[in-house]
Amino acid sequence: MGNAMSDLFDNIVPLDPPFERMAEGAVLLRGAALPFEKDVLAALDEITGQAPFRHMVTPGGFTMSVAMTNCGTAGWVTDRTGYRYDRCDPETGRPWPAMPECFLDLAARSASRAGYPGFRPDACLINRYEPGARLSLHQDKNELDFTNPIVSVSLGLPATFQFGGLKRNDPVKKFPLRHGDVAVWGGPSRLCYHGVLELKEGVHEAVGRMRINLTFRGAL
Ligand code: MD3
Ligand code: FE
Repeated sequence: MGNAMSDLFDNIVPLDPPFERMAEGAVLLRGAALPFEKDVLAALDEITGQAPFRHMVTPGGFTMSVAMTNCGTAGWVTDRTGYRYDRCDPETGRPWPAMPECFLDLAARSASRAGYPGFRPDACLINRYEPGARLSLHQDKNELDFTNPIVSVSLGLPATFQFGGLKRNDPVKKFPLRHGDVAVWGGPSRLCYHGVLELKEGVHEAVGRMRINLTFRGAL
């Protein structure tokens, strides 16, 4: 939940434009990943060569339309037995690829600019949306320590992000997320419901016919 001081200052400390506050504790840093674009895309190719994207199965038996992989000390996985963080890729039995320096750098700098200094993620979940893929409303609560924020980086085709409240039926706000946008979710927004609407058809000049989202987490 953050501490009393940061909760208090959340609403007061000004942000440099073009940065926006989406909710208490949630900051949208438009274009903040653009200076890292080349390095991040090269690192992604390296990671997905070692740990390819795959469509995981939910505990309820549904195959996800979003394809996923991970890098870092731990990776988020789902199968018929449940959701968890695992140090190894269940497809290969090997540890996930290491978190590249440029990922750590982008995540830590973004968190810091959003008011969460000292964030050092140990997990990065990498989501790939092809046209038609979507992620239904959910909370991220498999991480051990909710005082860490989550940093999310959008690459490729634009998507509509849905952001609700602490209860599934709370009203949702919609935000367009575009190539290079970074969002940081901490404090009172850390456990809010969120999701991504069905990706529209299109081709991005640098990324192709897909959207990639990186989410940096303190999982362990
Ligand atoms: C708000 N990913 O991987 S990123 C996920 O675009 C996930 O692929 C979406 O939700 C995507 O779990 C959304 C934005 C995001 C990530 C985590 C959050 C927003 C969040 C955690 C709490 C509140
Ligand atoms: Fe999520």
